[in-house]
Amino acid sequence: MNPTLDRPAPQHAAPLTLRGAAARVLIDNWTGASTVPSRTLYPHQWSWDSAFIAVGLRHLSARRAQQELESLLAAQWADGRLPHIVFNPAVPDGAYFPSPDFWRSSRAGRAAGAPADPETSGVVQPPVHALAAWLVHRADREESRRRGFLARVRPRLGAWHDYLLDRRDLGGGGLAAAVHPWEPGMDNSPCWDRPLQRVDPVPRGDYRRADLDHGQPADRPTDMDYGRYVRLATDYRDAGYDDRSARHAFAVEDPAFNALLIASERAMAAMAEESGADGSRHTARADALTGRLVARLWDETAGVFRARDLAADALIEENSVSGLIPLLEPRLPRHVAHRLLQTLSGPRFTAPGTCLPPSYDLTGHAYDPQRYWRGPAWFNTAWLIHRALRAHGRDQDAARLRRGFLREAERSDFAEYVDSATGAARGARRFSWTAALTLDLLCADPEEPTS
Ligand code: 9WN
Repeated sequence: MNPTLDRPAPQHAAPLTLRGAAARVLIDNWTGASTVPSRTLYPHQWSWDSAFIAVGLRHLSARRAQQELESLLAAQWADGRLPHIVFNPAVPDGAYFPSPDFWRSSRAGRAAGAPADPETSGVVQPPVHALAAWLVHRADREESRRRGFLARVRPRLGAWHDYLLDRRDLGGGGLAAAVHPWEPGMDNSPCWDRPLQRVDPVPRGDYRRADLDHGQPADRPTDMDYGRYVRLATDYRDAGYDDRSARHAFAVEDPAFNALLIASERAMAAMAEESGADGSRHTARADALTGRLVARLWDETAGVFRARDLAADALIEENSVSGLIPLLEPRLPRHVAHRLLQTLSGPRFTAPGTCLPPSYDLTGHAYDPQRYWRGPAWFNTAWLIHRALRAHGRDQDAARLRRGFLREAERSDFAEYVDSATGAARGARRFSWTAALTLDLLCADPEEPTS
């Protein structure tokens, strides 16, 4: 064990071998200031990855978990946005695409407040950071107080949420919109197929896909989709990453993105109270956001939340795991929570090869058990659903999911995701958030409150 990772295993942490293997992944993927999602496929710092990683790191070293979040927050733009990638200057440009010379954040993003250093992407990812900060604080309150952790991170997290609720309220209904499929973190989801039809793909010859150096083409997005991602990012960059003047050919309100904002606003309230400040502003915001989420994204007939396509001002008729994640909110209207729990345990989300909820409806027309976010199961969404089940008192279901998660994480060598038909490991192995969330399920106090 690395001598800086000094917290002893809690009494209820078992089995040691899985814990040790998960810790080893996080130690090996640590770069000195943060953790890469994968040494091969993703060699920089990613935003929502870092939040999940910090949740696991808190069981090894509260200090390192704080550092993970703070290195990301240090790359925040003056307009409040937290970039989805913080580039490591030591990594060659060709190792990942789009690289810093594509995003050109320090130049193209200067007016929007991008820092001169480090280089970052210009889009964002789901706001799970305040929830992570709260969990990190609670893991070692004394160390957190000694280092002034909450006093440093709370203003930055507040500015991040303000950015989302101000600059990103593109639909005018009080929810945050995503302007690129990379933003909701579930890039290749069938939910985005229709809105992406409006986007002209950049031809394959105009850029080089570094992801195919490490990932299987059958698992990854098609060239057509990738070309559209590149077009959207190019247009946003060329508009100076200015949300008000950019054209936004793609703009959607995603249920998981907004549900994580709600969970993070509740965490902001708790961190304010913990710091002797008034948290009621955040509680009021979380309550208001919950009302808007239900009003704008709940689909009563489908029994699931759906993304809203802002150009068409209509819900997108696809069922994805994203639409189940609002279950995280304990104050959902009772009938909505009830329907969601039914959908979760019904045929659309009960996969034959894995006990983790699949990323997309198993009965959906676009279901593919292997391809990125079009059917396989991810460990971070499973962790969120585990938390959601606990928030709704479904302790037995949560315990079953926990057992399956740990079994599959071990069997797959901490895979990025698994095939939902066969359970086979897919994507990168020794993936950081899989290891981190394994640690969390092994080591977190089973009584830790979910809100
Ligand atoms: C683009 C790093 C990220 C995750 C995303 C996942 C994948 C990147 C890619 O990897 O996205 O951001 O190149 O496909 O979809 O959720 O944060 O692990």
